[in-house]
Amino acid sequence: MIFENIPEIKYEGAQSKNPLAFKFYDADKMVLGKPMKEHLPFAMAWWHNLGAAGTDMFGRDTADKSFGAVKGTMEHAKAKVDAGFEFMQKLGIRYFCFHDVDLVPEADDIKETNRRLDEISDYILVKMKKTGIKCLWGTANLFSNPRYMNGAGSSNSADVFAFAAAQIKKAIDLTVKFGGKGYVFWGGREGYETLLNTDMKFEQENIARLMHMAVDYGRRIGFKGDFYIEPKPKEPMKHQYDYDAATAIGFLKNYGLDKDFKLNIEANHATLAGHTFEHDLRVSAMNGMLGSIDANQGDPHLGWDTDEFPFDVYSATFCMLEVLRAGGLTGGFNFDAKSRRPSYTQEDMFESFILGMDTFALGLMKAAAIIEDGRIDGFVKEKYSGYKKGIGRKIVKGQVGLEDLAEYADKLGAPELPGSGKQEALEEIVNQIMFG
Ligand code: XUL
Ligand code: CO
Repeated sequence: MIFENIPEIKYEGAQSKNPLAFKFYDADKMVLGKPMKEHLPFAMAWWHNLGAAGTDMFGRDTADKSFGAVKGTMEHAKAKVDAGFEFMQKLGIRYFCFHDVDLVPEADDIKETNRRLDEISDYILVKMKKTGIKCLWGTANLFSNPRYMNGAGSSNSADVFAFAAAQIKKAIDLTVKFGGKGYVFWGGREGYETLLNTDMKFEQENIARLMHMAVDYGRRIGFKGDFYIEPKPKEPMKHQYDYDAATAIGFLKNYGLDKDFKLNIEANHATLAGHTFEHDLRVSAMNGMLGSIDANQGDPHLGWDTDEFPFDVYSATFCMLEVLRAGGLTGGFNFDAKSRRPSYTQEDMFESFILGMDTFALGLMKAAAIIEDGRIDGFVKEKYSGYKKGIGRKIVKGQVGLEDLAEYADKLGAPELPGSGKQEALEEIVNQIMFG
């Protein structure tokens, strides 16, 4: 056992003072006719939870994530698997997400890296069968190695493009081997530092070529899940091509990829793009492309991707409103989040997930209550009711043009002001449901 002093985490209710217990996440509690755990398929991100140990630009690791083995060895890769499965089991987390090089140390030769991946994936598969834990999605890390300094699909080097393709092929193989629900493309370094040295059109065409190759290969080997783009506006590049949900959807439609791709929306990426989390969820959902979520949060006072565990219950509530209205996710909620650098103990690892899971449990319950209350949805429905009758109905049905409307306006005189937006009253309803 790796987390010897940590018990199985149980639901103890809102009054519990036990830091190693859920206060709100009650896996089997029914919400809108479905158990919480079905509404909230949580996933552990291999890279943060089993890898990130606190290194930042100014200092080295604070946490010990060796799990009793020497880092950079296959023994350590296996210790991470042991730690990860024990961790997920103790929390009741049913999915994980991974990059290829989260699983094994990368070798100089891709044949050796792939051999290591075969070995570790056999080991993981045994654990998956034993525990029932599943894979939410896989991806390839096409941004850490110096070869990707100019991107992967967008690289000026055809050899780097080919190498990225090889990594993607193997990562799709692994995702299929694990029965993963999705395969993610986060842009990584697909973007630019300056337009002075960039052929933007060519780079975007090449990214689309690489994605088409991934779809062709994945479908050929029997991958039935969704491919995802995970939008992010900046960091590491100054500008990233998958800026936000709307941009990524435009790109997918432009290059004929929209039937195979959906979006994986990350809260901190949406806020970096100057949007709310719920904005990017809404844009995805209204295009039928809301696939999965990277559940984290940023810091409004910092301009970068802080990847914090979700704490903001308002944000989680607005997220869950979008998810419930969309009929749920085909993917899940991946905690792409890391404990703060001074939170370096094993207890902190668990307490971070408890915070995230409880925040989303609250968000789910409050969103369900807002839907059941009906006043907010009712207001929005009523707000547009002028299009259900008279001239509004004709506009929506495409029965009138500019001349008809000009004639109508002549007779109308000055239109009445539209009804009040009622923002404050609606916010009061939200607070009443949150705290009443
Ligand atoms: C980076 C990020 C990635 C993706 C997977 O900001 O979110 O970890 O989720 O590559
Ligand atoms: Co992410």
